[in-house]
Amino acid sequence: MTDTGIKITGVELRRIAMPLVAPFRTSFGTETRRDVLLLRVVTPDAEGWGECVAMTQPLYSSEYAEGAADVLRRFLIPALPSHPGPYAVNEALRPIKGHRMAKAALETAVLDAHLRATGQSLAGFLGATRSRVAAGVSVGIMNSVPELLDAVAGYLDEGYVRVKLKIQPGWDLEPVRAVRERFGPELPLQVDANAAYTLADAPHLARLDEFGLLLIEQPLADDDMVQHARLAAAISTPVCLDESIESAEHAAAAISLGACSVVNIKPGRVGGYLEARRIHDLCRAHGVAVWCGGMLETGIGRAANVALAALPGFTLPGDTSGSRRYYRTDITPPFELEDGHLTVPTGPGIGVEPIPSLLDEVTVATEWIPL
Ligand code: OSB
Ligand code: MG
Repeated sequence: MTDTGIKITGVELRRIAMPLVAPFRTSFGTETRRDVLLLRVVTPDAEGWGECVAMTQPLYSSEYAEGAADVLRRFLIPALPSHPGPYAVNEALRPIKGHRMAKAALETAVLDAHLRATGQSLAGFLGATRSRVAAGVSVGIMNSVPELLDAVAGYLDEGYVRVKLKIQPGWDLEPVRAVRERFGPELPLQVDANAAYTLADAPHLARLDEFGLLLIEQPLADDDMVQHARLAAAISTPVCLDESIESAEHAAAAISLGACSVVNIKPGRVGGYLEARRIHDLCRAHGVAVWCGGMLETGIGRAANVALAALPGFTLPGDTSGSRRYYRTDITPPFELEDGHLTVPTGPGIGVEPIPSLLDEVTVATEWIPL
């Protein structure tokens, strides 16, 4: 593997606080603000950006923004090779266990710098075959069904081509039935439980079968791979895994166990875009559909996700929504839906940069780590 390196002078850690346009409620909690850790890798030729998707609290997974900053400054950044190429970062960070979201952010920032220096787009580097990607929307748990129906109607007016409803015990059959009744059987619809059920709920979850859902995402606990296989055999809605899949090895295990027939690929969760591509390749070889998940990213993370979602195996619409679904003002030029799709950036690297004045407005702290 040729891995021509670039010299890294240092890495800036930047914490930003981004108010969400509306609270986002899942089975694990309610977010009103996104606490983002951004990385800027500086080289003599180019700068590279990476967004860490770890949230404020360790509720979606064990990682959290402050912990990611700590492992980056203490272990990951010091482990960088002196002249890393696009594949060398992954290898250098491998001995350090876990912390995939922190690693993903660093790998992406170095990759972005490298691609900008060589004038190649991330989409081209990854092997994208499309110039635009279908936009789905993830709709949080609401206080009432009428409130949910209004929210879904608004998103459909904006052009979203697929709707995902967050569910939990006590908010599942009723909202799904109401959305089906109001918007009809043709609407591409799926649900995401964020690990809120157990296998004992299989008979209850089987009652979702009649609604013709595209899939049910992560119904059971993160480490319940065998139980997911049992559930998948007991219901007709296809099971998709999110939290359970942290690597291509996990994806291979899940596929051979029959624990899922669809995979949500989130680059942060799996340690970066290279591992995300490995999972894509593996799933494609096995005829398993994949789609690109989201973590309420700013335009920086979104740009890279949209590039990934343009690979040929991404046959289902992703949680790749427009900027305004999350933020009144994004830190990059906003991603906007056109006919239900987002355009894949074509510029070098991730193809977008933060607008300095907007970035400064939301910055809470910066830290420079020289190399
Ligand atoms: O489980 O997919 C999830 C957001 C934060 C954490 C976990 C999840 C989500 C979403 C939103 O569903 C996806 C998005 O629009 O970015
Ligand atoms: Mg999910």
